[in-house]
Amino acid sequence: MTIFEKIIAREIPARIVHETDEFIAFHDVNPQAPVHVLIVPKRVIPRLAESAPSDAELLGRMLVASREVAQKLGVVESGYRMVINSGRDGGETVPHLHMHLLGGRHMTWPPG
Ligand code: IU
Repeated sequence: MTIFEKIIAREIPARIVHETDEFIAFHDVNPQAPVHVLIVPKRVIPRLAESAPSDAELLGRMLVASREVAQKLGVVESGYRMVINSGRDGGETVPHLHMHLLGGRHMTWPPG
């Protein structure tokens, strides 16, 4: 069981900002920007590279719902960045697919 499943099960605390029956959004414990929230599907997909065509609607709904999370956090107007790290070179450290929503500062490119 990953740390995210424990957060979903309320076995460990997190600063939750949004929750539906399909996903949960909470503040990252090690924020890389003034706003750094993780949006996590409750159903475990280990990484984006292991997603299936049957996951398309869930992932699409999560992306669209991220706008609502950004609105709650006050970064819709200023802008924000969505990131999905997949696998080792992608920098994924928790093997449970999740989207990072980063905002509150100007993002640079290329990412590190
Ligand atoms: P990554 O894309 O797998 O690298 O992102 C994992 C994130 O999960 C990372 O930003 C961590 O700071 C974050 N995180 C967390 O919010 N709470 C935790 O208990 C753990 C990791 I472990």
